[in-house]
Amino acid sequence: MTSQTSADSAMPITVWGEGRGFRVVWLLEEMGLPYRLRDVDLLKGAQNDPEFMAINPGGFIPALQDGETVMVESVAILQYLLGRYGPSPLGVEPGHPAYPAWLQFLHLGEAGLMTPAFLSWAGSGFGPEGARDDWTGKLGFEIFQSRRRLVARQLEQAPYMAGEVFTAADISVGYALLWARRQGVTALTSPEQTYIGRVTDRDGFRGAMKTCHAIGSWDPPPGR
Ligand SMILES: N[C@@H](CCC(=O)N[C@@H](CS)C(=O)NCC(=O)O)C(=O)O
Repeated sequence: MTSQTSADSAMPITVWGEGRGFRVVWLLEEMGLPYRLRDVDLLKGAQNDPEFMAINPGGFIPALQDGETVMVESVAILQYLLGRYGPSPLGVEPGHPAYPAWLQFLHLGEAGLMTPAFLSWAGSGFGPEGARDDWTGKLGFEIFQSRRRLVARQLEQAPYMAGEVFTAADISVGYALLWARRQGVTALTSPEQTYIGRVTDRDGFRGAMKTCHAIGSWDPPPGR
């Protein structure tokens, strides 16, 4: 779905849709790259937004448009931006000792945490009344919990997912934890809360919050 484009393209980078697009906006803010956010209203139905469907016929968000380059998958987009517009301190080069941890947590944030957290929420909490004791939702929660142990172990050893410094792996994992807490999938453990405090106390995060109006707040539901 990608092709190369020139770095000095007149078109700014466009992020289509919030949701996991928050990760992309957060990275763009951290890297200081100009961009615009194009809202996509999934509640109205992506199929009713022909401009968006031309960008992503799959109808899911986020998508990235950078000149002639169009791509989907939030974590792949993070990797693309770091490779295309780096080097950046938020990326780790393959020769660096922190590279395996960086790459692992970059992907674990979506594949290991966000996807099962979504299943847990959709299956157990969001579904129709009689379907809330849903097997798929429970399985999603179990998978989410097991992957979370890797985050817990990492936080016993280091302040960030790739070690001593904040990277895109923290954007990936941090987003999943924020989302799971806000949707009531889970309360965060004390080390996770400290970690979330650390990764969100950044100008890049604050800038992303200003751009992404639909999010409103990452606060947990009342009583959590
Ligand atoms: N793995 C994808 C997941 C994309 C995804 O599921 N996005 C959600 C909103 S954040 C969505 O568009 N759901 C509607 C749908 O899949 O039709 C990513 O990281 O970008």
